[in-house]
Amino acid sequence: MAERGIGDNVGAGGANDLRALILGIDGYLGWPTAMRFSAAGHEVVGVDNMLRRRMHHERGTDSLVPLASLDDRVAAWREVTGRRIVARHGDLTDAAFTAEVIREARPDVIVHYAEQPSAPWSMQDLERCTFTQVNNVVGTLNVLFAMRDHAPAAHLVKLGTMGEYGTPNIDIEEGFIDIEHNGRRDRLPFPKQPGSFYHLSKVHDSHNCMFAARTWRLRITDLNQGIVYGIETDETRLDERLSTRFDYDECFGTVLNRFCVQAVAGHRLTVYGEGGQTRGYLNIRDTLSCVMLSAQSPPPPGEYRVFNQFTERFAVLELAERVCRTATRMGHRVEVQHLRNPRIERQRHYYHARHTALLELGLQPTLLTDDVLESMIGAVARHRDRVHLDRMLPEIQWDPRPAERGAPAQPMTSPKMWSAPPPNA
Ligand code: USQ
Repeated sequence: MAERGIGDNVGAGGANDLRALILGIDGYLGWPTAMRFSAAGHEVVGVDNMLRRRMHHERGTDSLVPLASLDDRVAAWREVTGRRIVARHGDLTDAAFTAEVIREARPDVIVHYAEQPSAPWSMQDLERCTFTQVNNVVGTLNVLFAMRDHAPAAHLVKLGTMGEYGTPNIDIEEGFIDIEHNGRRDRLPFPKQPGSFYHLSKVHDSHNCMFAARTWRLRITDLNQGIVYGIETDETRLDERLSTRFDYDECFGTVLNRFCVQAVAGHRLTVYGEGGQTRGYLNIRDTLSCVMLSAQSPPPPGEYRVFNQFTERFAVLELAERVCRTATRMGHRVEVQHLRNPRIERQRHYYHARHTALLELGLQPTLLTDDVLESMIGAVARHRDRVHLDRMLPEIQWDPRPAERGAPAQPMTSPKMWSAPPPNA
């Protein structure tokens, strides 16, 4: 079969069409990304092992928005737009499967979301910590080796996290920092001080990606993404069968999404500790734009580049107050409560991170205006009858030992439901 280069004409729509392989196509971001690439005329193949659905099943939680099965979503996309997305069920920790998918898909770009994404879930016990790190690190290694052997010209767009950097008392650079030490200078990876075993898995991925790019001349973009919020994209709005998942439980719900659900369901907003924890945030619509912009401008062979992917910075309490004001104006009764922080993290700290690379590529941010927040709360309210109020409070402690440190924690004994066959695959 003839070799093709990036940007060769491979699709129906024009000279810039790409063959895109979306790993983690069933997820909160994977499914909207697949639709966005397909809508733009790119050929899309996606892979998923239904891990998130199985983990929710284990915990007795679910997406706020009802979800069609992956196969039904793909069929609905075809029916609504006439465009084709190919979905394959499989697990990236299976090296033979990963190699086969990459060999057959012959991708120009691989967008890799297929990881265990929850910090609290990874902190529950040794078993879940180990699962998180093996699943994420081994899956990514299998992708890197498959690229080396079957798609060396492809561009890997790998989802990392701003949480890799932690909260240092200096400005955070985009991946690398220029350092002078004992009279010599170098440009080195920015120091990493992640706050959970999940975030650590992304640090390990970053190191493996950087090494693979250098050693095998792969093209890799590591998107250090902030906390994503939002419930709709242009494509999910086309038909309710095209909705993406929207989590609000302690493991998989990100903080602003949780606050919006709490506000409409009459639950007090769960601010952990003082609420001074500051992070970078972005709208789900901007995630799609950032991934598309990265895919359209691949780095040269051998380059591992890092973009900090967020648009605004907020403290948790500031977000709670914004949700409280907007939801109250919309007629909801909302209160904020400060809970004992289940996490070990700084609650008052310096936070200033550079995020210019994606803006330079053309990103037009969707900022968190009152209108955006209002439309998000309105969309969440449509599913209010599906909220389980008893799944709102955090139960997972970063350090579960009793007050006197050093006492042994209670062992977890629950069965390994997340590795059982998927309920609706
Ligand atoms: N928090 C609250 N109340 C809540 C939930 C969270 O105060 O009800 C606080 C947390 O203590 C933390 C902050 O809000 O300080 C953010 O928590 P989060 O659960 O929204 O986000 P996090 O655990 O950091 O992880 C999420 C995604 C993860 C992604 C990461 C980006 O789950 O996949 O990598 O955001 S970042 O935080 O930039 O690393």
